[in-house]
Order: sequence, then C-alpha cells, then structure tokens
Amino acid sequence: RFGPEFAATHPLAVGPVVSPPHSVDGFVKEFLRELNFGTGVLLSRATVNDQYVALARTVAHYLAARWLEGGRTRREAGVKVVGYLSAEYLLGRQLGNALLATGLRDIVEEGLESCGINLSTLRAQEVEPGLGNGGLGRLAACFIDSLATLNVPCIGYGIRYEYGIFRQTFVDGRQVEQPDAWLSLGSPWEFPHPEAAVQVDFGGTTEEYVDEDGTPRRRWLPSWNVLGVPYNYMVPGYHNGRVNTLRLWSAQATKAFDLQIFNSGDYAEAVRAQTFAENISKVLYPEDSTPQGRELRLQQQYFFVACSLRDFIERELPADFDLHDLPERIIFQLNDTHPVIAVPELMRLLVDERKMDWDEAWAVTQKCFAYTCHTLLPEALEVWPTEMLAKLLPRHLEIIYQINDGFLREVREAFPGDEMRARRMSIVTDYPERAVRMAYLATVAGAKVNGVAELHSQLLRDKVLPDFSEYWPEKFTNVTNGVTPRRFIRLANWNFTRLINETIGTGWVTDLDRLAELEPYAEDPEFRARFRQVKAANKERLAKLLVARDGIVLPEGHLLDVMVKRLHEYKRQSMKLLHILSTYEQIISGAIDPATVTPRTFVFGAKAAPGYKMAKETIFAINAVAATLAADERTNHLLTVAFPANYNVTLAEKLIPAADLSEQISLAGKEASGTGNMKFALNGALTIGTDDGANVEIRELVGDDNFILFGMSEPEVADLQARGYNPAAVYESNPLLKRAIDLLASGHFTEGNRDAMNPLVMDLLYNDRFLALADFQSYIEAQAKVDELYADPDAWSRKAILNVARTGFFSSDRSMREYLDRIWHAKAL
Ligand code: CBF
Repeated sequence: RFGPEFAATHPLAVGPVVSPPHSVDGFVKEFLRELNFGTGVLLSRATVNDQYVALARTVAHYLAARWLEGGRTRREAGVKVVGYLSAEYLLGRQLGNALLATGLRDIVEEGLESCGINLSTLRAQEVEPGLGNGGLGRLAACFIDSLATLNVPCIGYGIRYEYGIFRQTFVDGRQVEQPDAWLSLGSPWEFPHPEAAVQVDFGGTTEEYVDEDGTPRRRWLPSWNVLGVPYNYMVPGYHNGRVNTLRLWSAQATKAFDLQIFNSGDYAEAVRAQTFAENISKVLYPEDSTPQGRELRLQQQYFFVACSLRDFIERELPADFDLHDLPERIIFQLNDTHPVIAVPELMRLLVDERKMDWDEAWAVTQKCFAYTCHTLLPEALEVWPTEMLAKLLPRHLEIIYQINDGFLREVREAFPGDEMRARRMSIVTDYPERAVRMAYLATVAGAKVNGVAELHSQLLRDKVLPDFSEYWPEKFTNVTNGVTPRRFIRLANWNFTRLINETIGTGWVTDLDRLAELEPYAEDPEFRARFRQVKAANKERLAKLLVARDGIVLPEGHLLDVMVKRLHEYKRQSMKLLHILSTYEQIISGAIDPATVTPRTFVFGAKAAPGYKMAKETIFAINAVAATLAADERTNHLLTVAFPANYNVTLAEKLIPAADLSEQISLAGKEASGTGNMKFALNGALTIGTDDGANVEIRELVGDDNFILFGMSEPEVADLQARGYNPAAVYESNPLLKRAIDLLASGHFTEGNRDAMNPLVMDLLYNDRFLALADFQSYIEAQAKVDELYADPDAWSRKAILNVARTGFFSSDRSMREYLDRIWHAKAL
C-alpha cells in the first residue's frame, strides 16, 4: 500500500490534504491528540502553556491543510508572486487571528469548555512576536494579511530575530530595556526547515578570471559564511481558504564548533564562530526612523535578502526556469532601504553565477524590484560607507559602482553639461564620507518608487528625490497606507463589530468601504447611544486590563485622550505633555475654575530607542508628571496621566477601541503617514492632529467638522525655519507656555530637584528641532475645542460615527489593490 504508487498519487503525499473536521468533536479529538502526542502530556497534568501550545498546533493543522494545497496550486499555476522583503514584521498574537481566519472560534471555545479550559486564558498565554519597531513593521504585517485575504500569492521574507523589540520597564520613571525572549517557551506557529538551509557568504576579495567560453569575468572569493535556516509561518486569509507564507531566516554557524579546540579545553574559543554567526539574527535593532550605521545591521540586511533571493529562485521556480523571465514570476517589494542590498545581489546571481549578460541582467533586475520609502527625515535614509561594503560585500560594491557608472552615463546624456546634477544624483557620494545612498540605489533599480501618503509622496518627489522625479516622473507614485480591519476592528473591537454587523451586515470585514453604510445612523439617537455603550464597555475592558497588567487605575467617566506611538521628537510627545502641564498649572494657580475642566485621562504608550537620550528624558518627564498628578488631590479627580510600560500590538488592541481622542500631533512634513491615526478613526475616536502624513487624507474624508486640526502646515514650517526659529522668544511671548515650562523646570515634579528636568527644558527652550513651542498656542486652542465638543455627548458621538463611516478607505486591502494594479501587476489566484 505504501509503495511508489502511494507516494505518487495518495492525497497525503501529493494533496489535496484534508483538513480535520470542523466540528466540536473533531476539534476536541485533534486537540487531545496534539496534547498527548505532540506535547507529551495528559490533560489532567497539562499546564496552561501545554494547553496553549496544543491548541495553537491544533489550529495550525486546520490551516496547514489549506496552506499545502495553496502552495501546490500556486506552483502549478506558475503565477506571479509578491516577494515582500522586510526587515521587520510586527505581527501581534497569532492565535486569535488564526481562529478568526478559519472560522473555528466558536467550535474551539465550546470544545475547550468541554475539557474544562477557558479560551481567553490560553489566548493570554501567547507572547507576541515583536519583530518590528513600529509603523513600518506593523504595516508589513497588515499587508501580508490583506494579500492572503485577497487571495494573492505572496511570500513575506524577513528575519527570525531571537530577541524582538525590547521589553520596556520603568525604574524610577526611567526606561530600562529588557531582552524580549519571545521564544523562551518556543513558538507553536513556526515550521523550521534546517534541511533547507541556505549558505550566505561574506568578506574576502574579488578577482578577474576567464570562463570556459573565453569571456573575462569577475567573481567573489568570500572569506566566511553562515547558514540561513528558514522558519515558515502561515499567513491565513480571512474565510477564503488561502494561506500564504512568511519565511523568516535564522542565522546558524556553518560549523557548530571546533572539536579540536574544544578537546583542548578552550570552550569559549571552540564556539566563537558559532556565536559570531548566530549574532546575525540575534536581536532586532530597536531604532525607528533612525538608521544604525553598524556592520551587524548590514550583515542582517544582506543575510536575509541573500537567503530570500536564493530561496525564491532555487526552490520556488522550476529547475529549468529561464531567468530572463523572472519578472513574470516575482516582484520583490523593498520595504524601505533595509533590503536594498538585494539589488546588487540579484545582479550578482544573474551575472556572476548564471553568466547572464550585464545589460540583460540589469533589464531583468529593474523589473523585479519596486521601492517604498517610509520616511522624510533625511537622517533616516540609509547610507553605507564604501569601506564597510568593501570589507563585507566586496563584489556587491563593484556591482554598485558599475550600476552607478551606467546610470550616470545616462544622466550625463540626458543633461549634457550639467555635472552638478550628475553629482547630486550619484548613488555613491563622497560627502561626508564615501558611501552608498541606498535610497538612490533603490530608486535607480526599482520599477516604481512610492511614498506612503499623498503628502509624503509629494514631499518625496519635491524634496527628497527631486532630481529623480524630474528625470523619471512616471516612476513615482503614491500608495496611502492602510490597516487590516480583521485585526484592528473585528478582533480588537468585538463590541463594535457586533453593533456594525447588526446594522449593516458583515461584508465590511473584507470590503471596508461598506462602512459608509453607517453614515445615516450617525443621525439616529438610538444608534449613537449604542455607540456610546460600546465605548463605555471598551473603557471598562481597558481599565480591567491596566489594573491587572500595570496596577494602573483608570478613573470612570473621563475623556480618554490617547497618544501611542514610538517616542520621537518629531512626533512631539513633549507638546502633549505641555498641554497637560498647562491645564494642571492653570487649575492649581487658580487661573481656571476646576468645575469648568473636562475630566480627562491621558494615556501614553511609547518606547524610546535605547540610545536616544532626549526621547528617554521625555519618558522620564511624563512619568514624573503622572506620579505628581496622581498624588495631587486638587486635581487627581480631573486629570490622570497613565503610562503603561511596554506598549505593543496586544496592548494597542485594547487601547485603541477605548479611546475618545486620538493624538496625531507630529510636526507637519515629518510623519510619513502614520497608521495608528487610521486605527483610531476606524474605531470611532476623533483626531486632534496636524496636517501631516495621512492625517491630511483622514481630514479630507471625514470633513473639517469632524477633525480637530491645528498647527502650521508644511510650507509654513519650511517658511519659519527659513526665517530662523527662536523657541526662547516664543516662550517669552506666551504666558501660558511660560508658566507650563517654568513649572516643569521648578522641581515640582521631581521632589524639588531642578536638575532632573533640565535636559528636556533646555532642549525645548534652545533647540526645539520640531517646533513644539511654535505650535503650542494653536494646540491649546484646539484642545479647548475638544473640551467644548465633548461636553455634548450626542454631538461628539455623531462625529465619531462619521469618522468610522468615512474612513473605510484606510483598509490595507485597498492599499494592496493599488500596489497590485499600479506597481506589482500581479493577480489573485
Ligand atoms: O509606512 C509605515 C510607517 O513607517 C514609519 O513608521 C517608519 O518607520 N518609517 C513611519 O514613521 C510612519 O509614518 C509610517 O506610517
């Protein structure tokens, strides 16, 4: 029965694989089988973790049946695949999403109950994989979710960091980072394939040689290498049977240890190579919008793209595939500059390894890549010193030079005599040191270049890459970011989901524009009342969580004002703090009557990059203010500041649905898009925000009456900066601001210690790079408007409902459709 014929024909060998039965009995059998034989325990002795692992694996079985089938049909159909290259994926917990995608939730809940197990307890056991810093990594996770839901074949490629984004703790109000050992109990969601490991070379030299045909060629003679072990994760579509793959690479030494050295007793030396190799995928760089010019980071980047390119070419394509046709089978999307070293790597594979003619290889390469830029901060665009490249990737540096030579030839032909232009556009710069500008390389190589919101794409064209957009206007495009409604409404906000479903049906989960059908209900007093009940229930849920998680008590009946995002000066958490300080100062100085103050709870969630001093000072200041306000009986019934540590996706899922007010207050022209802004609006919070990033589009869609705008516009910012900005003068001229800053500097929040706040105060007064003081007055006035609006609950909820009804555009399904139509030219299966 199990001879060659079985292997060639039986469904267990060639598919289609049958999923376990979708019934309570079927599930319980699978679950207990997994607990007994997969985890090796009896139910009577199983720990919560055993139960969680068995449950996750059981749910994974259901998905795996579809996954195997989908992979098979994709390969057979020979369709074009989206290869999403991203150094970060901020996935969030997997179990809830897998239950949602498979539609198994009710069956599982009932089945577990019959075993005496509570599903929520097991869900809480999962440690989220925090393999990203913030918006960029979370966007990647939303995009792969949407592609699976749209039934588009996609392989997400990235790094399986052993330690993800650090776990933030506060000690005396200061951030202290702990390693994020997310794998310490293992991950039931991953499928490792050590047998499919790929070798990645580094270092050494290059040489010229003459090949068998007498053609002179160059080749790389690397000096060391590591192995990349693929770990596959399933990415399920919503209720459509498609399961795509996320393939994360883990670095391993080619040689585990040196037995001779070990036997001689030098144990540390014996494993040195292993430790060195494994460091490559050890930790995520905890930087957001700031590049880390470190060799290890370049190693990480090359490591994962080299593995991914080889993987796709050698394992996903037929052995006899003609690589001239590669663009018909793959489009690699470069998620920011982190994976851009893939460009010379593909050239190397084609020219050096497959002996393709340079021009033909370049034509193929230019069709296989597209580039998304996610920033506007010039300092955040990666630049690699040629010295470092020469040491780590000497052949790639030669290829980059050759690409640059060809490109500059083209530029000089197009603009004869304009040598300055050629210098400005050169991929290789000499100032301040000789280095490769990765954004330029991506722009030259990419079939398309896009920004992530209308304003961002325009500024990218006009200010960051003006010469390139003039030369190739058709190459530049915009795709405004989006977020997945599955995780951020359906899963995170069940109370609201129920209300929406009862009102307009369930179709919105995969067609978010249908939220527009809620618009008439904004006028319905009963619907508004139910909307307020939803908010109240979500606040209650959050309050329970914060007490248990952080010992934070949220007062009842407050306006919940939330600012959650990475801590960065351009995002201006310090301006938010000045608003709180100003309100507090006015109450305690008797300038305003406490009875007129809208009770508010301000929630912050923010991690600072460990080396970012001013960001850490801001965290300290927020915590100090929070503690003082909590102890001040004159105000603590009116103003509460809550700063739960370690903001992550799991916390976001509870915080966002509870928020009344969303703080999107970056300096205009600095936030590329923002995606938190979209999540809040979709969950019925009003935005107080500047005309920055996707705020602009949110405001256009929801209407000026339903968005609280303040602050300078981007041209006004540019103008002020050109005229010369003096924050100390603003401080002197604005009494409200002066009193708030003076109070901060007075030692009031630091037990009389005036020095403790000095770094932040001095920076605000004499530096204020992101013009917080310049926008302060306008911000305060906008906040007064918030209070006024919130005083009328019916009017407020009407506006909040309109926010929901008008922001269906911000689904990542829509973003993905735009990439598919305008950039990738790939199709659903
Ligand atoms: O495009 C996704 C997000 O990326 C960032 O987080 C980034 O790291 N560059 C930007 O700062 C966000 O504005 C953007 O939404």
